[in-house]
Amino acid sequence: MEFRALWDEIAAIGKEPTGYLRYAWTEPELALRTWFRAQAGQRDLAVEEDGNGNLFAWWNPSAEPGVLTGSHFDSVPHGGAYDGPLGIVSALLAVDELRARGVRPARPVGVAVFAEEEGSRFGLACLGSRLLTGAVAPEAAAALRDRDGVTLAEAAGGVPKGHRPDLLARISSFVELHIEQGRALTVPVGVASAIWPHGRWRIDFAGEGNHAGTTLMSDRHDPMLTFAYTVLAANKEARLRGAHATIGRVSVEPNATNAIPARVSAWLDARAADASVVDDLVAAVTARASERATRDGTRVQLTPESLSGETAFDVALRDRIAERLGGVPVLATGAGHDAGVLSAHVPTAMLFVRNPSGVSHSPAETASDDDCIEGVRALADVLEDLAC
Ligand code: HGY
Ligand code: MN
Ligand code: MN
Repeated sequence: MEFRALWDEIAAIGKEPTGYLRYAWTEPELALRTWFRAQAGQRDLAVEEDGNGNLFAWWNPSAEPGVLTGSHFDSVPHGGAYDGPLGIVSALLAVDELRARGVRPARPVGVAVFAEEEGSRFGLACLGSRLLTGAVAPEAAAALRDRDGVTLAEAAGGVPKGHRPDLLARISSFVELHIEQGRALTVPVGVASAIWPHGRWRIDFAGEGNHAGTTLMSDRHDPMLTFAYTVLAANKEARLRGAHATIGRVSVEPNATNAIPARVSAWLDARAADASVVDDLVAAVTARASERATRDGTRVQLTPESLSGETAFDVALRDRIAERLGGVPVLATGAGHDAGVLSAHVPTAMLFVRNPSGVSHSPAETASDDDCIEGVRALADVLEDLAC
């Protein structure tokens, strides 16, 4: 199996000195799609688009529902190489592996490329799979804007088609292979049990822009203070609940060295094993922020941007796969995936490939070739089991 050779074909696409920039419908991600189409063509896979930016390459398409695998190409800003693309490259190699074994599947085997899984450009995670499953309306998606004000409709060349029950009906099961994004997996391959409920909230802090040098400290209504307090409160409230809270993105207006800001916008990423804990955490952060806003004479508003409920993967499929792979570990994850969206519509499972450092959403993300090859073999075993 030529994992390293195939991996190296895409390694430079979208790679910057500070990590990968592969935003949906931008030149690097479009180049990856072109590469994928060529790879599918070399394997006589029939490629189709679903009108939502998602690609599906089918081996022996027929009226019979097929086993789908695949993942996403898009990255977080300055992300790592493996989050997403590993699932697609592994799927192509798993098809090669099945053919090398002489396997002739009784049902179609498909490889999917889902659009905008990270939500890095338009703010809604798993946008392509949410459109496919009807979880977001095409018109609402079309109006989403990126940081340059470009709408999804402009970027994608039109309003997405939206819900495709006809396509979902052609999927008998979906299995996504993904690099593990924590340190819990200590053997090459594992199986997912669940995805934590999680969400993203935009927090807008409004104050009074003014001169940094002439405005008395007692006269200020500085939203930066309310923001700073909220960051520390989110950290504390999460730790109190065994939850995860992150504020990793912020924008300041006018963002001047010698002016008190007028506005600060920040994004809260909140996650926990239980949805009620996420709700309680966000309520606590909102309360702390509001208390501080009263003291600062500022205003604060939280707006939900991307919400993902808990995913409990299909138990029968999970156990069948874990057994087929010889009893590999079964573990939950705090990371969202398209498999989480699909799981409400078709029997869905995930395979994880060991991440030795656990680091992800960072250019430091790595996986060993040996573990990736183990992942391909495991995916081939699972596809053979489900498609034959
Ligand atoms: O944010 C996530 O959990 C995923 O990487 N989209
Ligand atoms: Mn990710
Ligand atoms: Mn991912």
